[in-house]
Amino acid sequence: MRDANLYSVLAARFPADLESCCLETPEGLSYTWRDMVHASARLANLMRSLGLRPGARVAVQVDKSPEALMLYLATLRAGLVFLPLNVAYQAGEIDYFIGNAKPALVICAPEHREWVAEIARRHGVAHVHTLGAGRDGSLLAAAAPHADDFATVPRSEDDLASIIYTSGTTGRSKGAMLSHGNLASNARTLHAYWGWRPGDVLLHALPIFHVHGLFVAIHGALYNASPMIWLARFDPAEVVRQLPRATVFMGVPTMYVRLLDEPGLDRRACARMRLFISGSAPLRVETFDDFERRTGMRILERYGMSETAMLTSNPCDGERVPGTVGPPLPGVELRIVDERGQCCARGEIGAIEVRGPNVFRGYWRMPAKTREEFTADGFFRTGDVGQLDEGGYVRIVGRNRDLIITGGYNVYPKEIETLLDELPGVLESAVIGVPDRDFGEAVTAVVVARPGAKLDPAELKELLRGRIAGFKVPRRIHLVAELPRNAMGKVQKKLLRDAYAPNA
Ligand code: MLC
Ligand code: AMP
Repeated sequence: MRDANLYSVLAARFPADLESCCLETPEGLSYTWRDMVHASARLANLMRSLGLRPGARVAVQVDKSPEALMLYLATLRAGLVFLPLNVAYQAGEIDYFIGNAKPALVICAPEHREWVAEIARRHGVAHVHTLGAGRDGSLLAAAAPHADDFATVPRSEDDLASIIYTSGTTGRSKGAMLSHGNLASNARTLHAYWGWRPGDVLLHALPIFHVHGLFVAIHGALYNASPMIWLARFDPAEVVRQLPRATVFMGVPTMYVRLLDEPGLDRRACARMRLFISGSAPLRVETFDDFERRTGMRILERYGMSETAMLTSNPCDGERVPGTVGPPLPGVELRIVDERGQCCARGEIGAIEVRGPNVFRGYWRMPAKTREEFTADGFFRTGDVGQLDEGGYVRIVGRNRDLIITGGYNVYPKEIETLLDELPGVLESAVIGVPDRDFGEAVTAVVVARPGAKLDPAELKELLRGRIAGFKVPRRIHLVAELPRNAMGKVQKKLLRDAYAPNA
């Protein structure tokens, strides 16, 4: 069997000089490629010594650090399945992921050890380790005595590399199973399409628990043997300080909006920059234009999903059209279909369906759900609605799923409505996204009190905080006497969105 392990694919492209810089941080830490290879080997040896068998899941909820990246590489090397979790998730959310994925090893922040270990114990997880942003915690100490070489476990294209949980319409997340082949094909395609070249330096400011920061950004740099400037969190001032040393930056639209608020963002700061890439949420044309005016650079917008990695992209060389996400990437088949599943004519709006080597292997332990989301001829129903323009560029015009994207994070209203409805005094609720300059969409709740109950929006927010990740807590809660319903009794969210839009 030819080894299709994603780590092997990436490592085959590492630079000849392993002593050169792979990653550095503004705090002055610097790691060579050899450091990455050795550290990931030690961690892979540790995982093997724990008895973890290829295919076992490793759930990781840790702050972003160079060691978290080494852990990701080690998991690939050991043939294990990487399951990254947003650091904002609270106990209820983590309980679901661990119960659903049944990992063999859970790694969490040292300060969360107590409650995470309790959840892990309940679900029969064999091992829990901790990893802190300052290289503290039990994981690195346990790995230290292990050998710094490790023969990467061969994997086939179809073997799983990662499970990415993405919110489900019923309020519960589904684990999208991505294979080594899925991720390697996307890495190769993007490498060529975005014209990665010698001398490129990636400024990495995204979180590494989602497709964007973990796969698109990291694989791009590793496959190109490019060093990364590694920011533990997105800080617009720090990004502007680092820009003169970088050539490639990737961000969600909120990051671009916040960068534009930085006085230092100008042509000089971007003198070496080659590519600003945006994705995960719609980039407003206004942001694209403002950014071009300030920096002289046209942001390259692309479109993807956890289930599919990247699907379409504006070109590196060629016309970048604001308001579009560009043509399908090479190797990706994309069609727009009507309600009967028939292909739409150019310019007509319909559902976006895709097929290609990048499309996932299905939802973890949800075969029925997986079948539902694929057509008979193997296309995946993205749930996004769009059109193809004359030039073959895709324009996303909406979603046929009840999904809110806030600052690049997905929030499913049903999950929040269910929690709100359980709170004392709440009769019912509707959760919507309203336009927001900073986050693109802001989570907003409209709540009806039970007869005689007196509700306070601030108190409701406080009750939600701690139960769900902060980005899911509604920014605003409106109290109303009743929700607008249609003749079928369905809540008319469009009316609510219109009523609570900022300029309404
Ligand atoms: C943070 N907060 C948010 C938020 N992020 N609220 C709404 N939406 C968000 N996205 C809230 C916190 O709960 C907290 O609230 C307050 O803001 C400050 O928290 P913070 O951690 O300091 O936030 P900040 O650093 O400002 O984060 C903003 C951000 C971050 C834009 C940097 O949201 C981010 O990194 N977004 C990127 C998401 C991403 O990587 N998406 C890729 C998905 S992959 P309080 O009330 O507690 O103070 C995908 C596929 C594809 O979609 O195509 O790429
Ligand atoms: P996720 O489930 O987190 O992977 O989010 C994927 C969703 O993000 C897609 O289905 C789209 O709705 C949205 N998305 C990603 N990139 C873009 C983009 N450039 N423009 C509009 N929506 C996007």
